[in-house]
Amino acid sequence: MSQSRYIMIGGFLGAGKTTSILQFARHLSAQGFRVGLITNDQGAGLVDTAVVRSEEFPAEEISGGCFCCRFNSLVDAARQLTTNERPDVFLAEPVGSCTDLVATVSLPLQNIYGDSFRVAAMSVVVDPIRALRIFSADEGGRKFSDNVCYIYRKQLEEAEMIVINKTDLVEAKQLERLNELLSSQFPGTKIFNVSARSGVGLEPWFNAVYESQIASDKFMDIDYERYGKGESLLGWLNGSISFSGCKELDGNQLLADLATHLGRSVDQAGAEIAHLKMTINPVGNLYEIAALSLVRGGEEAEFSHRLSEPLEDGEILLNIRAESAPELLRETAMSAFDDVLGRKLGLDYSVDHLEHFRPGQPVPTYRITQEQQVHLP
Ligand SMILES: Nc1nc2c(ncn2[C@@H]2O[C@H](COP(=O)(O)OP(=O)(O)OP(=O)(O)O)[C@@H](O)[C@H]2O)c(=O)[nH]1
Ligand SMILES: [Mg+2]
Repeated sequence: MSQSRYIMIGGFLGAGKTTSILQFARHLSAQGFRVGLITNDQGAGLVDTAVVRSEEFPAEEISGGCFCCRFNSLVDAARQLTTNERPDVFLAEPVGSCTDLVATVSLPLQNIYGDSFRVAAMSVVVDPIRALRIFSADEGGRKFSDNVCYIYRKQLEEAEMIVINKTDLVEAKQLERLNELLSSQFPGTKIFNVSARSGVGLEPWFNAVYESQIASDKFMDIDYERYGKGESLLGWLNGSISFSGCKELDGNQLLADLATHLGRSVDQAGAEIAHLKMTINPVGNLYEIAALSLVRGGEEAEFSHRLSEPLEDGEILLNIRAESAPELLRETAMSAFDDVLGRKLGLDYSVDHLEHFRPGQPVPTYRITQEQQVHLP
């Protein structure tokens, strides 16, 4: 079997991983490469999978646990894509609250399945506003608890490439400051400045990743107890709702109204949003889609995709990740559906799926330590 490239793009919740992966997939496809995308979440009903499939890229979803804890499912997903699409390049997006992915995913994949995969260096995408809030005390804005910030720092520590994304959102001076901060905290790590949305700066990063191979001599110490505590401070909600029997409904407006309601309620409850994202599409049509995101409290949600036609029926996917009790997210979601879909729009909707939980303690299938790596033949 020929070797496919396996490229994993990590980074905290809402940093721009999916946006970057889609750009990478378009970039590779334009050069004639076949790509396969792998999405991942602790729960089912993923906005990311809906978004990447809407662009007609072959995608496999690993739900019910992160890559490191479901390593064998990751390999199965890659094989599944290989059977149908034979990708030259796999682009994989780990869950945004995961770290230690080099030791638990990249190196095991390289060591066990090195004949099938050439594993690229790990890139970690960064939202500059979030990073400035986490790395400097004077930027204002609500921050996450220490153990959540621990995960954030560990993600950057294991990166071989740090990608400061959304450079369109910050002034040159702030960007310079963040570059200085990150290069002093993570000396030797290559830093790229990009805007995944506009495409600025992406090509040098994509070329560097494509040519790279995971370093097999870079190991990170990590305290799994702190990592687990950080994960357990987060609340997760995945839901899907459907409705029918309406006339000329503006699906974009519906999504914006729901996001405003949800964002305000989570904010008022004093919880910090990491990423609230939603999609809407006509029932059974996965290619016509609107998608929006809210990546911190106190801001307006932003669309990445819009519907061009009004709806007669629809399916909505909602994913919220926040530092919050999951029960609060559930109550917030139910009351937003009630107020916006029921009272405001008079829709007869049904909640087809709703799960809320805290991510569990990570228990990786494999973890390659320096000691083990040294003794490999
Ligand atoms: N302004 C701006 N927004 C961006 C850029 N890249 C991504 N975004 C937006 O940031 C939000 C989050 O992007 P995603 O790509 O979904 O982030 P993610 O890291 O995959 O998020 P999770 O999968 O939830 O962890 C979306 O609204 C994107 O449109 C950028 O370069 N500039
Ligand atoms: Mg994503």
